[in-house]
Amino acid sequence: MFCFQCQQTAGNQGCIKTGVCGKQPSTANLQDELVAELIRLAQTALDNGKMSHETDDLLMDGLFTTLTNVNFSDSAIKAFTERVVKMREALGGGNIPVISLWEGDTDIVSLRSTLLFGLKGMAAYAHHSRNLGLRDDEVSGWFYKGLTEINKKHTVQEWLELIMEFGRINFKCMQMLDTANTEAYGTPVPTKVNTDIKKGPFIVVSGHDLRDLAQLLAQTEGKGINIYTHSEMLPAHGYPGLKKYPHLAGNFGTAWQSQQKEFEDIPAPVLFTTNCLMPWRKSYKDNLYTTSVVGYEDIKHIEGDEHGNKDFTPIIEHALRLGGYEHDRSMSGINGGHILTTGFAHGTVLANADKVIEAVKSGAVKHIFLVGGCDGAHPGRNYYTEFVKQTPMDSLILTLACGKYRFNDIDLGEINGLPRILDMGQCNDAYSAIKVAAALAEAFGCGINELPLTLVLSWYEQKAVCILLTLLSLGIKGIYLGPTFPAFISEGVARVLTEQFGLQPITAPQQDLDAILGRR
Ligand code: FS2
Ligand code: SF4
Repeated sequence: MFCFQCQQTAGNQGCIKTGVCGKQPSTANLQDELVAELIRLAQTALDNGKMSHETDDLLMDGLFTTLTNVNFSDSAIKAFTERVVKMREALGGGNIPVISLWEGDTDIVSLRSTLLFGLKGMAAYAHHSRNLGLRDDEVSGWFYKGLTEINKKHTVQEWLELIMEFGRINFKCMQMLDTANTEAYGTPVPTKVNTDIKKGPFIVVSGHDLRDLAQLLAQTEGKGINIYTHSEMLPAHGYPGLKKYPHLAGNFGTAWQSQQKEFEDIPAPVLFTTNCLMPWRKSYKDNLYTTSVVGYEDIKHIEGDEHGNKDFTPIIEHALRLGGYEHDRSMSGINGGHILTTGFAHGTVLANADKVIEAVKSGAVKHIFLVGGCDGAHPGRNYYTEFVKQTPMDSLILTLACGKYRFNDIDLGEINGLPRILDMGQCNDAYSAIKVAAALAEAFGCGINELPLTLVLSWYEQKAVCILLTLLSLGIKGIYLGPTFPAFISEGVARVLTEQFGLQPITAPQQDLDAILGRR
């Protein structure tokens, strides 16, 4: 096996014996085979003019299946690959030769991998959007283009152009998902979220898919079961169409990498709608459920019908059987038993744009930081907690994705009635951050790079890759990236990214803050 697609890759070089994430060599090899088959299908459909919703879905769901912490099940990956092969054969495609993905000139492997990993990230967003009924021909079309270009030879300059084009398409994809989410469930509003667990039956929902959560909420109404979000599902509480359910009771635990500890002996089922799933521990294995592209050998899976409607009866009955905690339970051992606040997506922040602009003009806000991205187990991720703690009182912190669990329980106070930490949502809500930055730039009559705004990002998996490429394609400069630079970015490519975009690795919180605020 060879895999270096995520931040925790072995030695920051590559997993070759087994994945640090728990991925076995057989699974890694099957995922590579699936990617090769997706390339063949994309080429066949393009050559024969046979693109359809069915082939779009195979490409996006296939890519999503291979994303980090999504699917560890060899049998599920094999079954998916067989569907892809069948479709290609039905479209009259042969066994098109596919390039060896991880071999060749270092910079070329790096650029090819960057595009492939970005495509995997965009596949996740296109998948969620489609689940809510929104597709876009240009976005779908780029899966065919991207996959076939990966299989071709390009100069460094051509690769860079492809990657920037991809970044712009992914912006469109994130915009589409934002529309899909808000059309289905309304514009998020600031919402306080409880982190203690009430007595009685409950279900924990993890991952990013709002429609799965919505279906489960509807099916558990009036049944005496509480629903708790986990990890990246936390921002769901801000959506009017979801928060209307009184039994959407709170948030369980923290970010994904703590699940093996936090789910220990949990008296409730846990549903994984997407990443990040980790190898189970015995004490809660039987309580786990997966759905959609998520999979793990021997873990119960809920399949939807062709319209994505799902029957969650097995989970509901399981929750009633387990009964939950006997008494209300303070989770202070897990996350301090704090109230968390979410729901500051672009709709709310821009509704308060006057306040923000006034605060910047009057000097009450001197700097805005976007500290967001993925969480993970790497010890260096403490940087983000320390960074946020050390930001000056006259700064605002926009945040998004699961990396916020590093600091979303810290009370940083308010400026002019606005909390200093504003949770914009999941990783895909990076779109919200871009919208806000663009609106501020317009209000101040300058470019985004001239704003008193700095992006300090944490990355882990491939959705972070597509977001980073979008930010770069929009010309956003001076982004700080950590906790480590991606292993798949070669020295040569890193040099280009630093020279052209000022992309820089994080150093130490104080040192970076001093540099950003011009204090040295
Ligand atoms: Fe977090 Fe994991 Fe959101 Fe990533 S829950 S690292 O996949 O997508 O951010
Ligand atoms: Fe290693 Fe990450 Fe690949 Fe897992 S996904 S095998 S940890 S590089």
